[in-house]
Amino acid sequence: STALLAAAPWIGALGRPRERLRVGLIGTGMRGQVLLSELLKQDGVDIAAICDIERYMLDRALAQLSTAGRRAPQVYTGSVDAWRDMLARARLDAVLIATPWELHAPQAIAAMEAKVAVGCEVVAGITLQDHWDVLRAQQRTGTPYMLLENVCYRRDVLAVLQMVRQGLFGELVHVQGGYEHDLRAVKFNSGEPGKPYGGGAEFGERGWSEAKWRTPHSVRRNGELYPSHGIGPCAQWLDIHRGNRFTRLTSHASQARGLHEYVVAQGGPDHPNAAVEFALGDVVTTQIGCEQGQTILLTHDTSLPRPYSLGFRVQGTGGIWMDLNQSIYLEGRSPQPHQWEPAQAWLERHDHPLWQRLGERAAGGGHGGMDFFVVHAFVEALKAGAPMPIDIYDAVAWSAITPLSEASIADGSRTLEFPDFSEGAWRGRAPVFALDGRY
Ligand code: A2G
Repeated sequence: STALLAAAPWIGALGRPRERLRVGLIGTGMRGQVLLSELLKQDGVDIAAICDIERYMLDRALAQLSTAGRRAPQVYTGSVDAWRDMLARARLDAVLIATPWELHAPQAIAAMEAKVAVGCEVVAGITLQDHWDVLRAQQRTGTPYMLLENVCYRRDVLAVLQMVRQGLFGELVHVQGGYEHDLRAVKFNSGEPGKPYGGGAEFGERGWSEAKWRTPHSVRRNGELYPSHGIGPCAQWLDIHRGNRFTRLTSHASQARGLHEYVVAQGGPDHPNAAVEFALGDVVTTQIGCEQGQTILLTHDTSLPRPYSLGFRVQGTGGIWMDLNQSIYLEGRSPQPHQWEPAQAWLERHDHPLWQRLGERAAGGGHGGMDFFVVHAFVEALKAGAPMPIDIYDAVAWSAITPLSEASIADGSRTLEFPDFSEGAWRGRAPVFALDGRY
């Protein structure tokens, strides 16, 4: 065991609780800046280094740090490989990755190889092979990896998890979630630095911020492109990889109209982007079966006019909750048979200990406070030497829904077997996510 410790210093460090962490950030764009503001609220975190290729975004991040009275971090920039120098030289304990999706897998793998713990923004990889590669790197190196899926920490989502764990819904039978968010003004802008949302029909090389890198996925790919906000909570409710697992997947895509119509409305019918054919169907629905019998319905809906919703529904032998109508029905407990009851009182009564303890500290943070909790969980679990609350198996299975749904749609909505990334370990693993008020 001495030889093992010498070969992998991290393993020694892992078991030993630590007071402080040297943290780096790759990607100081819109999301990276939110993560930075959440990191600044945590105890025992030194922001040691930041990395980006966009000077505009780096300067905003540096301004955040100096406004907070923090020491200037090392800055890595100037080449698309600058993050490699950062991992080699900055002596980091952990890194947060908030870069375009295709960079997540290579950056996470390199960080794990360098024994730098990874907190990765949602989407673990692009292809199915990427997901296996990230998993194998984690298993090979033993370096902690957490997917930073913030919605798992949403206040209602956690209260419902408490209720599920207490059996108030009976045995779960069916859950729903999704990403139903009109992203048209995220996917197109004028390309002018500092103006990320709307005001134009540009994307790709001529776009700025997300319009630069996110929109090309809608040109090339047809599938459930953004599964984790919807599937994360569903997977926690269903104990996926903790006695349960995904078994089969089928996806359907509607026709693609919304993005083209938006380009024409913004730029006119003669705008060059009016000739672009978008592959992504406007509404993509994905059904997933589970080992313990439950079904999951995921909806991806980002190209049409609509108010934001993640469309959660939790249904069991004892009742049902939905977020959209903010209502619940629990047989024998709700006042009127067959009548919805407002969910609020139930959610308050089952408020998660994390929110009770830290809700005030989280207030004002990203996405109504849940961004505080996801960063807090990563930092505190790492400092305690505890397992990552959203681990590598969760990360790759949730994220692999994208390439699987693309493959299903490309083959006439064929039903596919879901790979068991845990290779059977799902049977014996006990839940670790949000068990108490610690992280
Ligand atoms: O829209 C929301 O904030 C999403 N998060 C985020 O993931 C990203 O897609 C963003 C668009 O810029 C949630 O919905 C929680």
